[in-house]
Amino acid sequence: ADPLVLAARSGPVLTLTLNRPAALNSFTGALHGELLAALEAAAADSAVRCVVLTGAGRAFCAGQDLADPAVAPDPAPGAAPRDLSEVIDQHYRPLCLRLRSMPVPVIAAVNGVAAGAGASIALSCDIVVAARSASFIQAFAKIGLVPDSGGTWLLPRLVGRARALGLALLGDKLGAEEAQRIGLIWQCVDDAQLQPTVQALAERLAAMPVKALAGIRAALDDAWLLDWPQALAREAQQQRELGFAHDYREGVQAFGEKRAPSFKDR
Ligand code: T3D
Repeated sequence: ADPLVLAARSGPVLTLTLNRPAALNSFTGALHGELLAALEAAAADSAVRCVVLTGAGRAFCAGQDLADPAVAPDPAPGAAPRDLSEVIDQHYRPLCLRLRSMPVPVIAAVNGVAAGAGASIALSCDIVVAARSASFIQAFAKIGLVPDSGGTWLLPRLVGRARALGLALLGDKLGAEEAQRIGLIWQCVDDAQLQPTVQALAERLAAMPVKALAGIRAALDDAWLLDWPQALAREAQQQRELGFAHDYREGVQAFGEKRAPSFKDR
């Protein structure tokens, strides 16, 4: 059988491609298993300095595979009622936690529609670049569910409550251009420019001090929960740790010597 996640390395950049194009790369337990394993391997491999997540075919990801018996609303006669939280606990939560704590930056290259959990996974990435023909759909309400895979947390933080509610309640298709305009994503590019744009961005990030970049993500996420004095204290603690590391010494030295730095911490 074809792998459900294709992994391709180009120097320090690892591209992971969701590969169930006939079902718009929707999530089954098997796809979850392969994606989480690929992310774990990337996290453990010090040569990987940036991860790109994208989809094969015309979609990025259509969320949960609704034909998967694991989420069928009516299980076998006589069986216990379906408990969707089991699927979330087993598959989605580990994926969301792993993505958001990767030791390197993660770019979503949204090549086509990102719906339901597929949208949440894209929006969990550190930088989201979408093809102009791509779209984002908060499909959950249409089937009687709430945004999951972090959707309820991400949406209002990205675009504010009014837009988050409009998107989540109505479930309309949001084009990539509009997604960029309202700040849901970083950038919308012409379809033909998606791959080269993302590759250049990934190479640029991979050459940066990725330990600090992962620290920036964690600090920004945590800051939502902190008051001003707490945020200042947290920043000081992070600067303390980074200040002892190789990359800070290298960055300052390279600046003084007017040369390009060579970062290596992770
Ligand atoms: O606890 C839990 O497990 C619950 C977790 C839930 C998380 C979620 O993600 S809930 C949301 C699930 N996703 C959706 O509701 C989206 C469903 N898909 C769509 O609305 C549409 O397919 C799209 C808007 C994404 C794309 O529309 P379109 O017209 O471009 O394509 P299509 O014709 O609808 O789909 C093409 C094929 O992909 C089609 O199969 P076929 O007829 O060619 O054999 C379609 O059935 C299949 N497909 C699309 N999305 C899914 C899917 N198959 C299974 N699951 C899907 N989510």
